[in-house]
Amino acid sequence: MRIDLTLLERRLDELYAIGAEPDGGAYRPLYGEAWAVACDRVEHWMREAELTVHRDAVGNVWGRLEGSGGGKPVVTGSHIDTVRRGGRLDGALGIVAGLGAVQALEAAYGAPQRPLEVLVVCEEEGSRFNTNFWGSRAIVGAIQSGEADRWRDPAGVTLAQAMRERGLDPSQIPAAARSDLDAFVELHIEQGSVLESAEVALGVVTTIAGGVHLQVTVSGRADHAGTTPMDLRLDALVGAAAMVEAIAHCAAVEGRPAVATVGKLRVEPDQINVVPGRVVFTVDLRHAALEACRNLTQGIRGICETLATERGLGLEIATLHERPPVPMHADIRTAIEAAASEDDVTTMALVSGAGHDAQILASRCRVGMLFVPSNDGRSHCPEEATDRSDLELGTRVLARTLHQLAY
Ligand code: HGY
Ligand code: MN
Ligand code: MN
Repeated sequence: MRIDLTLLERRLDELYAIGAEPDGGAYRPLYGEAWAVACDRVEHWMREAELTVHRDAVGNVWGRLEGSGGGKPVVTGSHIDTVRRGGRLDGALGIVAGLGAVQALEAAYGAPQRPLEVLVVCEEEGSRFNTNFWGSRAIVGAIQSGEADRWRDPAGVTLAQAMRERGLDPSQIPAAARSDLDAFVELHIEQGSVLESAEVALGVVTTIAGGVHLQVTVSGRADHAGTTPMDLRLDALVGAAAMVEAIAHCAAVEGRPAVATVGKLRVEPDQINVVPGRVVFTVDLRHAALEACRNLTQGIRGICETLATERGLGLEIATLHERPPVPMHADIRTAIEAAASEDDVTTMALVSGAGHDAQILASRCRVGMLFVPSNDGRSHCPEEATDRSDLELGTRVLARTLHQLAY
């Protein structure tokens, strides 16, 4: 079986050019122009590979290779959207390697027993709307009624309007649900430095860490910057800054693998000569153990409340979502290990600190993930990179895993 690494790299480069940003990286927000061009490009590759292509009600793209024996499909793929100034591999690798693996399998062994499907998940990152896993949640039927009308992007466009602009009908979202999937296997970059530090080329994910997203609103009083004495201010930004520092401290004290990140912060009225009256910021916190995740959340809520009370500031903390840790299925881990041993590849079991579509699809089918190393542990930035030899090896072991499951 031959993995066409030149084709794989060319496709990665083509996708990376779609949504390229002037100061590096790519940005393909859900239902945006770059997102649409990228989905069309992958559909074109799928049709070139003579897969049957289907687009579901939320814009996920499915490429299917029929199996001689029918049955539930084995699926591989990943997400097409990116973070702002995203890297070349996050999501894209899983799509391109999944398609390349299916093509390599068909060339070497002909039609599989079970159908094989390559999945382009429409959205995973939560870059445009304050919700994420839109594509995989639609597949498992977990999008709440009316939810598309509730989420707005920074320009005030609802997710439902964005769908309509792409010719999708929000009332049809339930039609995207699938209950016929046997397994989902995703190749992804590790996005950290565990594999690189251990000098191991392939990771087999044991658990995807749990995570909580909070939105914190700190309310003070807007005042004139020139006439309001320091001791009479209710400065929302100074209060928020103390909270940001305390949140990072909470996670540091908890110790690895606990992490907490304030990635977005908005100041109002955001004017050089006005004391900030209100600040809204987000918290992304993660831990591999559910109890620890909940304790960390409670600790962060408590320190923000204490700091707000001490400073006479208002405080509101909304939970945007809470996702428990999700274990990978033993069958799929075994299939990945067996596939790796066919090539005498040394593997390493590890927890994924990053979230992935597999953690959502796990409610509907057996799931598993393979990781390849990230150079310098970097991701979610233009510096994201993985050695060619690791890309080839990851794709090869992915193909052999699909062979284990579908042939
Ligand atoms: O945030 C994450 O862990 C993933 O990259 N969406
Ligand atoms: Mn990501
Ligand atoms: Mn990803």
